[in-house]
Amino acid sequence: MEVLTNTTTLSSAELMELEDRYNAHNYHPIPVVLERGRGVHVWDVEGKRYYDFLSAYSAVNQGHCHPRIIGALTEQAQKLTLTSRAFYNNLLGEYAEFITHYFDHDRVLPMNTGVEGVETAIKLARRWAYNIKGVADDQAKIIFVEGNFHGRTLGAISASTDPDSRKGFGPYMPGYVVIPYNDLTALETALKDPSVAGFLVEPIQGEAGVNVPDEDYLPKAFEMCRQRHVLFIADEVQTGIARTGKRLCCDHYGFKPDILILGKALSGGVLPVSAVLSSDEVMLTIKPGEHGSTFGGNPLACAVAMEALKVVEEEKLAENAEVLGKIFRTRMEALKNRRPDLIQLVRGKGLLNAIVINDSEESKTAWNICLALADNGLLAKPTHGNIIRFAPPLVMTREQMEDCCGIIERVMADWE
Ligand code: IF1
Repeated sequence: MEVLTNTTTLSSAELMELEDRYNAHNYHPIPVVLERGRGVHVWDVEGKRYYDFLSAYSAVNQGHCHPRIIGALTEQAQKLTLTSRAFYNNLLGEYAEFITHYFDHDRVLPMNTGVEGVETAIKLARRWAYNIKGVADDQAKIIFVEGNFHGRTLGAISASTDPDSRKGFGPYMPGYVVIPYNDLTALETALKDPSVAGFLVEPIQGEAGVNVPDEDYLPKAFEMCRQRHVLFIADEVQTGIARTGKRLCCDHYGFKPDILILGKALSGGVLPVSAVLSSDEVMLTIKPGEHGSTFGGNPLACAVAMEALKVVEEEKLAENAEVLGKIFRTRMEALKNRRPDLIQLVRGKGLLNAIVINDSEESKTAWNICLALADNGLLAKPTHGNIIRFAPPLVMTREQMEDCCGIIERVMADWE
């Protein structure tokens, strides 16, 4: 058993105070101060070990500090970390070939954060609409769905229907149409507008509380977009890279999105790496000097991302997520039947799951349950009000999953 020596001298309380004093108050974290991570576990500064059931919002699908990914990081970090795109580097071509074959697209545009991927996809769709579809300049529309979460930039929150993400940051981006989620009639109506460039959607809505649409929603939406010459843009920043039990969430529904947005676990949570993948027709509408970023496609990110994707394949993380997700939902459904007063719903796909607590949005029940879970060595956090998301690293073993279900059952079975 590895004994972890704590290097930090300050206590959790002192460190929380320090952050509270000098950091912006743009989050309200669960009161745990983490210092180490390995695999499915994290340790706080007092050395207490937890199962991580958030995975940094699905960024550490491969587990914390995966040795192969850390190895790729440290090896490349000794050679070359950043050239900018003013010059070529020896890894971007290899990475571009690797990732486009991995996800079966013609080309990749490398960025850093998930929201930069979303912004890039919106720019590509608009440019494609003007150059290929023939939409009048500055008239292109993008369709979004209610309950979306695509990031925190003004371009992303302009689509948001969540007051916490949106209010007090206006004015907002024009050319956005927001329709009800999981509603094909609403999409059909919105697609009648010939100036629509794209339909941007999360295959499963993560932040909204792991909303899984009807089985036919996504494939029919894809077909409707095709018929209307509109790009189907999949935001798989959270659902991608094996999280839902397949390489991509769209793979469950048998279609390939016209534009694919990836982030988070693309680097195994080691540094920000995102990517937009699409066809030659879409991608080549952007000419040299018309889009980019300082760190986009840097050799360190390329080395890390290739290793992170190889780990997903070679360790069969999608298959593992599929199997363990079924175990989790079966156990939680049984818990719901024991406590229908407390648990309203269990839902998810693969290892992206949520429990909806039978209480008001404003109640503190979900929060207090997460505090109790933390006391029992399992970290999770509510999304909206009364919904607790459960998303462990995909490297979890069956035995660990059974152990974690036991923790959740013990905390919730007798919850008063
Ligand atoms: C926060 C939420 C999750 C995403 C999807 C794009 C992005 C995200 C589907 C942007 C990012 C993160 C952001 C983080 C918390 C987390 C989150 F709660 F905010 F909504 F996961 F559900 N598309 N999600 O989920 O990627 O720019 O952050 O790399 O902002 O609080 P990013």
